[in-house]
Amino acid sequence: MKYFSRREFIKLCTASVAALGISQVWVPEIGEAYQNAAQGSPPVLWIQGSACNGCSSSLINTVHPNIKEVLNEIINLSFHPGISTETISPLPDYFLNTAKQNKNKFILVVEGAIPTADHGNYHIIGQNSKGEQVTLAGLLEKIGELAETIVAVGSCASFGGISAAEPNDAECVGLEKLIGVSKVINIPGCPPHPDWIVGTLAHLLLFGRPELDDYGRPKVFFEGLIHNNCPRRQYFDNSIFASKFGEEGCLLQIGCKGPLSHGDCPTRLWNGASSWCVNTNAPCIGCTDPSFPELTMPFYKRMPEIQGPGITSTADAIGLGVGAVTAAGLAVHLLGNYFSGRIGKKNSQEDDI
Ligand code: FSX
Ligand code: SF4
Repeated sequence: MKYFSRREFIKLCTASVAALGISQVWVPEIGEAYQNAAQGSPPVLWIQGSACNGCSSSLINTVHPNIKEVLNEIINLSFHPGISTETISPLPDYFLNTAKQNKNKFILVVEGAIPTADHGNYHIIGQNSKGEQVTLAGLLEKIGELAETIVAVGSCASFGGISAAEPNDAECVGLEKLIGVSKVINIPGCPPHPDWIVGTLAHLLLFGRPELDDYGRPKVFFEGLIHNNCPRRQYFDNSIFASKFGEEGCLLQIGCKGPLSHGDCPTRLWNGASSWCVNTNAPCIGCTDPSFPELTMPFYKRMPEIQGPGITSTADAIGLGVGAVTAAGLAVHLLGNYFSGRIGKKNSQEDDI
């Protein structure tokens, strides 16, 4: 059987060939390997929390391989609330029993944040066979312990994301806060690129856990800084800044958070490798960063940390620094800027960029 080594898989997943999506790792030679791995493999259980369903929509938009190939030939998807056609009742029992039967073998995928206020009662999964209401938080605590790996799909499941933004009355949290970091792989993005989801699941299936960065994100997709691979980087270096939408130039002044965001969007591209945010004149809103959205807002105001041309190394350092500091540290740092009025002040071309 022809088979990719892990090293070759990683190479094919990385940005240098990413314009083809992960189609490069989806060739007939390894189709058999995927099928063999998927057939005998434990199920993937997919649970939705508090979110907009965009992460599932993104997965369904996968082009190479398409969603049919993903479901039939790559992963053994046992249940997905939006894709599965069968009604399962009672659902909490099904999750728990499947988890027990596949203890320490199955992959639990969670999309969306987890409401924890009022003992988790803001998100009820359903009634169990005893007629008790089962909360998402309660169920995840139980089956999370039994899973081999937990994949947090999207920024909400990873870090709280939009669902945990102020006022957060439901006290939504990301999976790491509920379950701890050791089992969790984070695939942030609002939504995440389908290649990041499919590629991570394929890696788990074929080679086990991928290498992760400080925030639990697979390095193969999240190691690079958006700013460093941006096609408008030359504009930044030459002090050519757009002051309004549609204007030529770097989008820093109108809010681009590429200098603090990690991901391969500029080279992988989205929607079948057709474009990405900055290509369509929209600033990066930092959706893969743990600080998103609260501390990457206002989306269309300039972030204060990047002071302008001639300080390229500072931009790099900020990106690296963000990866190295804790989310709490970053929050304190950015909140300090916010309360001191630095965030959002400098967003016109006259500013000392
Ligand atoms: Fe969150 Fe996903 Fe953004 Fe939406 O479910 S990461 S709000 S795209 O859909 O979780
Ligand atoms: Fe690209 Fe944004 Fe960096 Fe400008 S600030 S070079 S638009 S990523």
